[in-house]
Amino acid sequence: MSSRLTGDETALWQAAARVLDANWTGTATVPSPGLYPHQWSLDSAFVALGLARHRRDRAERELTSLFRGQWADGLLPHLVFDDTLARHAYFPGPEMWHGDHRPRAPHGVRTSGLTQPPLHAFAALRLHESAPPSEAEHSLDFLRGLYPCLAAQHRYLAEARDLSGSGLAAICHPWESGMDNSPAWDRPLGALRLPPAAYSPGRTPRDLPTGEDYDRYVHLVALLRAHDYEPAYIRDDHPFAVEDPLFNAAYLASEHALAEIAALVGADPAPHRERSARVHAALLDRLWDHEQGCFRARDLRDDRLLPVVTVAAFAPLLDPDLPPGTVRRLVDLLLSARFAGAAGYPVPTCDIQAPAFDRSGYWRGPTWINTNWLLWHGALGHGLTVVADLLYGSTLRLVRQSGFREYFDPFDGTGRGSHDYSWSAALVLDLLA
Ligand code: 9WN
Repeated sequence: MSSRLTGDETALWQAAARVLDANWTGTATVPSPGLYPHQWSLDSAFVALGLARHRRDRAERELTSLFRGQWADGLLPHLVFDDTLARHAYFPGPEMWHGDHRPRAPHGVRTSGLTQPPLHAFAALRLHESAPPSEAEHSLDFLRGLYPCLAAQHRYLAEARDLSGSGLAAICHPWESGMDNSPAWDRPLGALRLPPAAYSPGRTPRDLPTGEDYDRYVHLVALLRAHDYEPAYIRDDHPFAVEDPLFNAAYLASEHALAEIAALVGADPAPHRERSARVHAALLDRLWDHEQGCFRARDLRDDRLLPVVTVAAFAPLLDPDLPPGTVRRLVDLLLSARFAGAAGYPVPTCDIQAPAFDRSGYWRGPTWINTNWLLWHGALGHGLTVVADLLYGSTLRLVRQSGFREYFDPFDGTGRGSHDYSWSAALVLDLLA
């Protein structure tokens, strides 16, 4: 803990550290006690950023534990199951993802067959950069061991998920975005033709996503599983294929990090630089909406941008090479009454003026700490100190007022969803560091 913290900040820091301690299983961190009892990929990347400031040993174990689940083709699953738990501990459990036939999946570890935004190389580099001099050598060794896994994760995305050949990676399920029921997915989900006897999920942890959403999520998983998650099926036939700005901004930030890691561990950074240049160009070429001045997801099944503007629109601020004119237009929209300008506790996950906006609807309106953190980090990278200060202040006000909740009402800051949510606590540790 930094010695320059005020008394109030010290108390917040200690409370955040207590959440991470309580959610530590001995090998990894669960996103929250109760509702999310396994290890999630995106959560672990954010948690590692916080553990880097608190328990560096655990940050390393967090990442190592996650990569135990990596598939032979490099896919880093979005979920690594804790097999000691009862089967009903979380829906959908391990049995939904595989039958006995488990091509490419690791032995002895049960995982999902989807992935999530690849923020891991970015987190690993930040972990290394925050090492005190006494741990620098050990930290480099850790990076050396992790680099091949990170490189394989990115190779999978480049080979199996670049469905348009543009350099962008596509997601094949809303869960892969990390923003499950974002209104951005309403159109492609609505276009799905479900089998007559729709699956009944038997899980209603909160009002949203609705049972109908779950039918669609489960239907998409059933299709992927029936086709063994084969890249050719995903490319040619799977009905949900979307290029998302947040997923690709994470991919780009991590590809930049991989180039730096490669240089540190004596590998060749050139392929990572080439890939990040392609992702940068394709983000602007394929996902930039000049009229609205923001990034939007592209539906590959009808080659159109999806209509609803969400907080993902701003994630490419993580791109250090974003042209200044593009940055200015993003900031104008971010500060407008459609996002931060009309929210007491920005940044809402959906355009406030969109018909789909719902202030309490999970990823359909509420403010989340992880998206705030990504935009804060992106704003700092572009020297946007006013925006960064706004995000920093709003994020800390939320957790001071409502605790480390999963998500928050963007107008009055009321906490919603799980309590003691790991990434909310972890990212506060990083903010305070
Ligand atoms: C499905 C764990 C995860 C987060 C996602 C969040 C939610 C799962 C769910 O929880 O998704 O993967 O059960 O709704 O949307 O971002 O990683 O915290």
